[in-house]
Amino acid sequence: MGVYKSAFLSIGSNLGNRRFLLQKAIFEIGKKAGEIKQISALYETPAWGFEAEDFLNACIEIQTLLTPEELLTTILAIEADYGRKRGELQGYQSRTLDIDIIYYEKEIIATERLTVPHPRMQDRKFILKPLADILPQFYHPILNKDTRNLLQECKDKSVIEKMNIQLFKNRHSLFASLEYLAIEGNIGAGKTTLATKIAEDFNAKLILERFAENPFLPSFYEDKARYAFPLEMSFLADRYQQFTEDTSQLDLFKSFMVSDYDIYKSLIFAKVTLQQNEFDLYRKLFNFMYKEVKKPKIYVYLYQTTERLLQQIKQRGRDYEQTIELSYLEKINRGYFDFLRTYPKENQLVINVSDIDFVRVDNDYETVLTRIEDFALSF
Ligand code: PH2
Ligand code: MG
Ligand code: MG
Repeated sequence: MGVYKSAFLSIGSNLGNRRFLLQKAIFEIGKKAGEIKQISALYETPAWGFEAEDFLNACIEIQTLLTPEELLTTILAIEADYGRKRGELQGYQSRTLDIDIIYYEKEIIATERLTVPHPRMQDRKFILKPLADILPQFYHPILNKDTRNLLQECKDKSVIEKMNIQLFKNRHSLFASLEYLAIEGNIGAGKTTLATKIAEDFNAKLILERFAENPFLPSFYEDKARYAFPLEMSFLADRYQQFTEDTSQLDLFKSFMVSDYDIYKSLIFAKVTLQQNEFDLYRKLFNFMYKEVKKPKIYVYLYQTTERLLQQIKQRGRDYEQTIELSYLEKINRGYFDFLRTYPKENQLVINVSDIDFVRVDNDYETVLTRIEDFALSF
């Protein structure tokens, strides 16, 4: 087994969605180079050495098994993935993403590809200021001064501004910042599977709909008109109870909450299944309850085609679901879309899962997680 080495990296961007790019860079570095141990504050800094848009800069500490050469190769690949084009032109150019090795332990490296410590770090406040956040007292192995000293003596007088934006070490802590994520979708879309997978992978508190305990459900599928009202009332009472009890506080050691439904589901289904006068009464009760329950930071709607929904309902083989018709699923789907039109855009994420299989294909599951991640970074 190799020995972990500590390395300090400077990251910067002055092109495109800078904060998004730096955050994605941190996640990628965490996946490909080694665990992120520390992240400095994020700073806005004027372009140093050339005329261009302001940068966002930060410094991070990683723990890595890679050699400096391997680390460089990994970093260059990440830059390329995030759109960095290295031009033929002389001098500095704007870039979507720049990652530089500042220190690698106390090593002094001078090869054709790589110079460590970074040869111009002492002249650059956009490196020294964030570095001082996470490594104030480390002595530069050549200059024999610590970061605070280097910063005091630095001749770079650029005015740099600390941003009030949090960077996350990994996807886990980003998801934890969401507090509550609801997974929604039509019958058979895979809500429970996805919510359960996410809860397991991210140590989240899982809130599952207790449909199996609803005594009216089998009767409802036999005779919809007769059992719709008691069915919807029974769901509402149960969901309201679950929401007020389970989402009111997070269990110790759980990082966030994920549910396989949102309470508004009650109204969407009721609108499809109830007569107008029943629905009007139902809505009154619903509105009282809805006001009080916790709303998710992200409402994820898994869109699936009606044909595949039917296929998945058949596959899971719950007896009482086998009579569900295409037209019913279409009505429910329309109900969800009508609802989504009124739901705040900044909190809803519709994921089309009709061409993917996040249950069986790891890559497709990863695609879904990335969609949630990218959306969460828009907050
Ligand atoms: N990087 C450069 C040149 N100039 N200026 C700022 N403010 N931030 C940078 O990251 C930066 C720069 C070369 O890599
Ligand atoms: Mg650089
Ligand atoms: Mg560079």
